[in-house]
Amino acid sequence: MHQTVDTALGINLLHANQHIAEDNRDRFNQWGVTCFNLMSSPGAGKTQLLEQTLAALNAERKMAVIEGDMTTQLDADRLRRTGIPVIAINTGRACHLDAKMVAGGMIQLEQEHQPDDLDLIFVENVGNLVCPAEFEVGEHAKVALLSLTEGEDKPLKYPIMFREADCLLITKTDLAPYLDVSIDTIIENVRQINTKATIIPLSAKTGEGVADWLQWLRAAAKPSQPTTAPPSLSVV
Ligand SMILES: Nc1nc2c(ncn2[C@@H]2O[C@H](COP(=O)(O)OP(=O)(O)O)[C@@H](O)[C@H]2O)c(=O)[nH]1
Ligand SMILES: [Mg+2]
Repeated sequence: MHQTVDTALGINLLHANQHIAEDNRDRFNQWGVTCFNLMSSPGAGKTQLLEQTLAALNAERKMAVIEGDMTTQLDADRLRRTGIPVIAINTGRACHLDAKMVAGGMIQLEQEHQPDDLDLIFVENVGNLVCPAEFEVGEHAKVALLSLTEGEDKPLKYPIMFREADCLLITKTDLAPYLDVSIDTIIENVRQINTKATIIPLSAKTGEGVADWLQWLRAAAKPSQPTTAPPSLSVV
């Protein structure tokens, strides 16, 4: 017998989260920032891809990261080495970032940095294929990563994550020769539940596909803010 569980408590929790997420999105919009929420199982390659992304876009966009981890500053420290501002949030026992936690990170950004000057904010969510997909944080786009080692069936087994994604990155394609996994089958499975998401196979190790990801990001982001004030109108 198939059974799904939806409790009233869970639904209220999600509604409350949604309100805060909408406030966060309003504030991102006031700052002129586009926010991307990166989600995946632990180890799919979020931090490694972010390291490369921050390095590749550093000359053209002003960026910051809100880094979610249950414990430790390990990923935050890795990303700080790029010179980009990183706000670290430890979620403790929670298996995802929620909108309230991200709102706290945004206050810290305002206190310590100049978010008005930023173009892009990346949220690295807690490694988990279930909960992060249910809790919006105010992002403009959801990016899901699925590594080849996780297997072809995961989009069908964890449909919420893959249904919600605006962009799906199939990561670690360099490992394909060593695995009995078909990228085409993963794509077919994703397409059963999400016909619209952009799907990009890539390898952060070899760089294959990374240019496609950067191109998607540029297209999904708001136009870059001018670095100098626009010329004042001359009165004739
Ligand atoms: N072979 C291979 N390994 C990768 C790739 N991307 C990440 N990794 C490795 O996968 C592990 C987890 O990566 P990490 O970025 O920490 O994943 P996260 O938990 O999603 O942030 C690390 O050992 C990385 O070196 C890739 O494209 N190819
Ligand atoms: Mg990480």
